[in-house]
Formats: sequence, C-alpha cells, structure tokens
Amino acid sequence: MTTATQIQEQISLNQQTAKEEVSTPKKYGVFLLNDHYTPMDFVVDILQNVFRLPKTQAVTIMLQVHHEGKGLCGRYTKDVAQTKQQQVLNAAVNAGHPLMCVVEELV
Ligand code: TYC
Repeated sequence: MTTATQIQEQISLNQQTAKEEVSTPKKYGVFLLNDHYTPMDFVVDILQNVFRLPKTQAVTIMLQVHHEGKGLCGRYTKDVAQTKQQQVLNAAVNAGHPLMCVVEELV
C-alpha cells in the first residue's frame, strides 16, 4: 500500500530532479589583478595561452588590468574556472612573477 507520506516523498523527489535538470549552472569569472612587476608581455601570453584569447583582445584586457586594477579573462563553470586560475598561478610562480588571479561567482 502507498501511503500519503510516500506519495508526498515521491513528489518532492520528482520536484528536486526537475529543478536540477532545468536550472542553469552557476558561472564563475576568472580575473587577473594588477601588480607593479609582472611584465606586460607575460600577461598577454597568459591571456592567449590559458584563456585562448586572440592577441588584440589579450592586449586590451592586459591594459584594462594595468589601468583599472582588475580585469575579467573569462566565464566558466566552477571547476574549469579553478583549473584556469591554477594554470595562471603555476605559470606565474614558475616564471618568478607575482601575478595574482582570482575566481568570483558571477550574478
Ligand atoms: N602593471 C604591470 C606592469 O606595468 C603589467 C601588468 C598587467 C601586471 C596586468 C599584471 O595582471 C596584470 N609591468
């Protein structure tokens, strides 16, 4: 026999499943921060190689970070954003540059 409680539980499960199927995944922005030491060419290389941006766009974003302190490099799911951030930080440490990179949830 199916009780009212069991029916209600099944409805709750169905609603949960439906919500997971239709809700769009959150997006996360990967941002570069300015500093006084990292060479501009190194930042442009990062934007081209990690974020797959064309040179023109890479230069534009690098200059935005240089002048405004921070710039959006790309929007991704959380795991991809964190992987890109780690690639930037690894490359910066290996090259001896203090370049900083942060991930922020986007609204
Ligand atoms: N401000 C740096 C310089 O003058 C260049 C720079 C740009 C550094 C962007 C970091 O995220 C950055 N060499």
